[in-house]
Amino acid sequence: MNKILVIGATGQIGVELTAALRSRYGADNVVATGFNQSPGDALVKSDPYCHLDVRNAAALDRIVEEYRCDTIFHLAALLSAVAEEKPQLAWDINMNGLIHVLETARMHRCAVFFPSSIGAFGPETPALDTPQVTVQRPTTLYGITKVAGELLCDYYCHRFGVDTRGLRYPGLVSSKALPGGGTTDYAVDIFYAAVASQHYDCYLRADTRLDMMYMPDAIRAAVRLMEADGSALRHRNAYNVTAMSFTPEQLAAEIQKHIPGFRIRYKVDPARQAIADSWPRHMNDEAARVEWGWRAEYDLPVMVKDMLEQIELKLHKG
Ligand code: VAH
Repeated sequence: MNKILVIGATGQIGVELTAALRSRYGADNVVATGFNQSPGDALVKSDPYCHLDVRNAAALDRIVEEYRCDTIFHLAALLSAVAEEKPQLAWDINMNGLIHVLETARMHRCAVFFPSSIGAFGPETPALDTPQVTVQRPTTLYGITKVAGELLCDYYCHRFGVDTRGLRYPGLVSSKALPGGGTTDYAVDIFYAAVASQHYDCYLRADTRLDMMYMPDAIRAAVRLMEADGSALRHRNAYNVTAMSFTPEQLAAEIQKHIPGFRIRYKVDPARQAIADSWPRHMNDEAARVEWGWRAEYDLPVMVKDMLEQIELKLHKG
């Protein structure tokens, strides 16, 4: 990777991925793009940033041409809960955006990173120890775009030789940029509520177990996968990766070890509960471990301690 384009750089993953790539490859070698007209507080204003609607193929092509990009991290998408409210828009952004990225990558010989998700699985998928290769019949529009995205990335690899690689991320917990419209967002919102008011109304049931990962692990996984020897990759799109699996009840109990007065209540949102119930509980990530050396570094206690410290700083520094 020499010249990198991050699409969706102002999002929950994009903000931290852009910073990590700029630190590793040099700020001038990482072009950040987002739907926002300006990077806002999320990104360093002095470093390369372009407004980009990923549905505009010509604009995407111009940016790749101008900056001579050889690698594209394509993060722009509508997440699960929002996509259920706007399925046609989600299909347009998630699928037409992806085909424009793959076509541009084909013409400019770029490698492509595509984030899939546990959302790519459905009710028929084995919920525990979910295999790398298994039934994928998601019941959400978001999940359908993730399965189709995985297959499209595989197609561009074997049909056109595009170096496509991807990860099936679990719910991601981060302190730098807020998540935008996902089902697992509770696992981020709860920290802000705990620090600000010591209570949180959770929209998922107390026993809703889901795979989760702390953002530093998610960023390291994406960079390590894109730097891996391509000849060793059998599963390319997209590797199961996980770090922990917990319920809202377990997360709240861990927070209470630091904030004894913290209380959680449950006001279940049927729509997001139905999405969460259709996803697996814990993925098997052996293929990622064997093929490119994946290892998580953050578990629940370490993540909670660090998140609370980061949110305290963020809410009380200014
Ligand atoms: C969502 N955070 O909730 C995303 C993610 C595994 C879930 O894809 O939609």
